[in-house]
Parts: sequence; structure tokens; C-alpha cells
Amino acid sequence: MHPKTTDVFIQYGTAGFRTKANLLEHVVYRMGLLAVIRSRVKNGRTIGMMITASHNLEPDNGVKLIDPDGEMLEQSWEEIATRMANVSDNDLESITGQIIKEVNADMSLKASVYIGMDTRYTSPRLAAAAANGVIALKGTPKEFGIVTTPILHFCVKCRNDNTYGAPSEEGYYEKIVGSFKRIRQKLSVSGAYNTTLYVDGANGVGGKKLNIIKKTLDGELDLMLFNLGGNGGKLNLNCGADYVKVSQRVPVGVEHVPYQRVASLDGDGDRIVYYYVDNDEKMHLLDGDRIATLLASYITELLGTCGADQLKLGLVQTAYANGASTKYITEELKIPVSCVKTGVKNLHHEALKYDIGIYFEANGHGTVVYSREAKNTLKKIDEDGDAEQRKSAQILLDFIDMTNETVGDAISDLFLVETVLCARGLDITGWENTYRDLPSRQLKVTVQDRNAIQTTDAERRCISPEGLQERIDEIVSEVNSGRAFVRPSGTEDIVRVYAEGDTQESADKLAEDVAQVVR
Ligand code: 16G
Ligand code: ZN
Repeated sequence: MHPKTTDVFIQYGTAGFRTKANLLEHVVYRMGLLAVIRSRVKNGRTIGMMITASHNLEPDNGVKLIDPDGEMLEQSWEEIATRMANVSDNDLESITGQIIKEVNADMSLKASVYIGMDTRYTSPRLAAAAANGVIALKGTPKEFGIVTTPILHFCVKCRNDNTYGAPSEEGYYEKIVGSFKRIRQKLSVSGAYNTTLYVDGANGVGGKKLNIIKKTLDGELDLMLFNLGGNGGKLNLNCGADYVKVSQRVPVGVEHVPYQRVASLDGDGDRIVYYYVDNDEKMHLLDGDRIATLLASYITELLGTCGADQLKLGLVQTAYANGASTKYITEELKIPVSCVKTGVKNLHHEALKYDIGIYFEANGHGTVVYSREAKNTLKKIDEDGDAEQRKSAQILLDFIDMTNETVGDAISDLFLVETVLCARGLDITGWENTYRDLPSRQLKVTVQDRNAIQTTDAERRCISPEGLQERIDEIVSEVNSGRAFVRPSGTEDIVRVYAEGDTQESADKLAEDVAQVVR
């Protein structure tokens, strides 16, 4: 029904399949087939399929599968997905049969697949192909239309675990926004905090959903929304969280008032960074590391006041985390930090090792996960504690409800950040002043074979080609507070270079020098 029209090899990478939209129809159809098989292997529990290419530009698109607990597809299935996507039309049936045997799927079971999509003009056609794939193997598709990636993750989780919430967009608003409002009633707006927040919606789905939410807020937060996709604004083009973070520039399409805090979302609403411009029009970025430290210090404080210090809280970062943030977390907050490989699934799994695990990529993708033990402890304090303990426990329980634990979520993170700023009476400079970021620079380098570069130690060191790490070490040793690493990208055919130094000039030069060695 959706014939393969290209021989270009495609791989299920860190964030699913992602490429030019016109190469994807057969891939998405086949992922519909695979989602049904996955659902049956999971005893008929619901699987999710999200059509999106996140922060990529409009001509791209992609698809990723969501496992029953709202998590990313189990890693061992990525190879199966890749095999299925690349086989010829002629061999599709036999390979599908082979895979069904291999994974031991009982094809007589029911199968359920939730399908969501972002705002790209190619998304509806691809979502339809996905549904056709599901129907071809006698599964039941349910289309959610345009939703953020995290809303779909949330709905999948709720469908398979009804204690988490109601599996619908409304259910999501009820839980996330509802708990934000409940917390706001317990806190008073004080100090330097003010309720006006500007938002860069990247001309994607996140801004559109905030526009719906905005109407239900009664002055708890005054959202000024920009880049909602109208007025010729192009998806992710010179705007959005990725643009702001990587280029270190303010997005187009947003009105800039000095010291006004702005939240910038990415195209499918799973990343968020904050920034403001000062009187000299200089941009100050508060990225994922900042959000992580803000949330960690607030949760630690509440755990202290409610007498639950026995719960183990930890933070998970990647090599991209600013060195100053890691230092602040370990030395000032005295919270354990782990560093893992890039990619949300790696952070998520590491965070699950703590009672309360906070994970963020510097690019603004992250969330908090809470163990059953943590939730039960807090509920118990809410029942048996003294007045002060109970108050903190209740705020924490609302905080948990406001968190989308399945995956990083720009909307949920926005409400978490606004809650902490309000509770602490902070404006954006107060938040920024908790520590000073080291200047950094990221570069892309095009090489012949990016996979010639292999890394270890959570991508912080190279093990091949031989001699490369020694050269990098040499260059880094000449820079004050210098740090640099290189890694092959998992989403583009390039090598990424990251460098930090005590000044912007030294960071820029270090990045350029390291890039030279890689070229
Ligand atoms: C994907 C990942 C993101 C990671 C980025 C790195 C998910 C949902 N997304 O977008 O976490 O930061 O890839 O890209 O896992 P890179 O390998 O090209 O640097
Ligand atoms: Zn995204």
C-alpha cells in the first residue's frame, strides 16, 4: 500500500527514524506493522507512534515508537525496526513473519497503537500511513492528531496504567496544569518574581498547546506567546530551543524587553531553555543544566523540611553539561551526579536508579522521575507528619503530579520552573546568579567517516583513531578551565566538537583548534 520508493539506507537512531519527509512513507507504514507486533509482545498493552522531526526544519520528518510505560522503544528493538524499514517490498512479508517468530509475538492477541503528530505539513499523510500499517496487521489505531511528543508519551502511559491519569489531551491538562494551579494557591507571589512569562513556541505544536492552556490560567501565570506558527513563521527556522542553545542567539519573532524572562520551546515540545537579554542586548541563556540545578535544590529543600532526607536524590547529566553546573551541584548542593552518553533514554535509565532522579541534557530535554518508595514516603508524611512537614509534603506531591515522568516535556518543565521561581521569589537574574557558567562553544565538523571516532567514559574521551585523544589533551592543557571533547553525532553525518574555557575567546579558540585536529 505504501511502496518503498528509495534505496537510501535508514537507521533507527537516538530519536527514531528521521530524514527528508518524502523518504518516509513506507518507513512509517512498516513501523505501524512493528507497533502492532510490539503491542502483542507486551500482551496487548498500548504502544505509541509519534510522527515528528523535533527541532529539524520543515522538510524533514520522522517517527519514533513509545513503549507501554511511556518510555522510548527498548534498545534491542532498534535493530529490528531498522531491518524492517530497509527490506524490499517483495521481502517485507517474509521478514515480518520472521520477526514475529523471533520476538515470539502471539498474533491472536489484540493490539493497540496511539498515533500522534507534530505540525509539519507532511505529518497527516504519514500519520495515515502509520494507521494503515496498524490496520494491516489487525491492530487498533487511535489517532490523537496534533500533539506534543510528551503529551503522546503521557497518554500511552495512562492507557496502560490508569493510576497515572486519563489518556487524553484533556487528561494531561487536568493533571499537569491542575497541579500547577493547586501549588500556586499554596504559595504567594513574592520577592522579585513576577508572573509575566514570554514564550518562543518555535512555530510548532508546543506554543499552540500553551495557547489552549493560557485560557485556563487565572492570573497564576501571564503568558505572552510568540512564534505560534501564524504570520509566515516557519517551524524551527531561526527560533526554538535548539537554535537558541546552539547558536547562542535570540530567536526571531519574539519581542525582546530587557530582563524579561523568555522560555524557548522546540518544535515538538519536548525541550525548553530560558533566556533574557540585558540592557546591552546581550543574551543570557539558562539552559537544561540551570533547570536541573534549580529543580534539584528546591526538591532537596522540601525533602529537608518534610523530614524525608533518607530519600536518595541524584542528578544525571551528559558531557555537554557546563562544568560550572557540575561543580555547583557537587560542591554547593552536595548532590551526587552521574554522567551518561547523549540520548534521553540513557539519562532516563540512569535517573531511575535514584529515589528521586533529575535528568537534563544541556539542550533542555529533561524531567524528574520519582520511585514508588519516594511517593509512598511523602504520602505517609502527608498523613502523619506535623503541620510544617505536611505542608512541604503536599507541595512535593503536587510537584510530582506536575511532572511528566515519562519523558522530557517543555510544558511540564515550564510549570516546574515557574513554581520554583515563585516559591523562591526569584527573577531571572536571581536564578542566573546561583553560579556562573563557563563560556562554551559547539562546532560541527564534516569528516569522511564519522564512525572512525569512537568514545568512552560517557563520550568524554576518544579511544580511536589512535593519538587523537592525546592531541586533544595537549591542546586543552593550554587553556584555563579548559575542557573539550569530540563525538560522532547520532542524528547527522557529522562530528560534534564541544569546548569550554575561562573566556568566550578561549572557548571559541579551543573548539576551533580541536576541530582542526579532527578534520
Ligand atoms: C536526539 C536525542 C537528544 C540528543 C540528540 C543528540 C532523544 C529523544 N533525542 O535528538 O536527546 O541530545 O539526539 O543529537 O533521545 P546528536 O547525536 O546529533 O548530537
Ligand atoms: Zn524535540
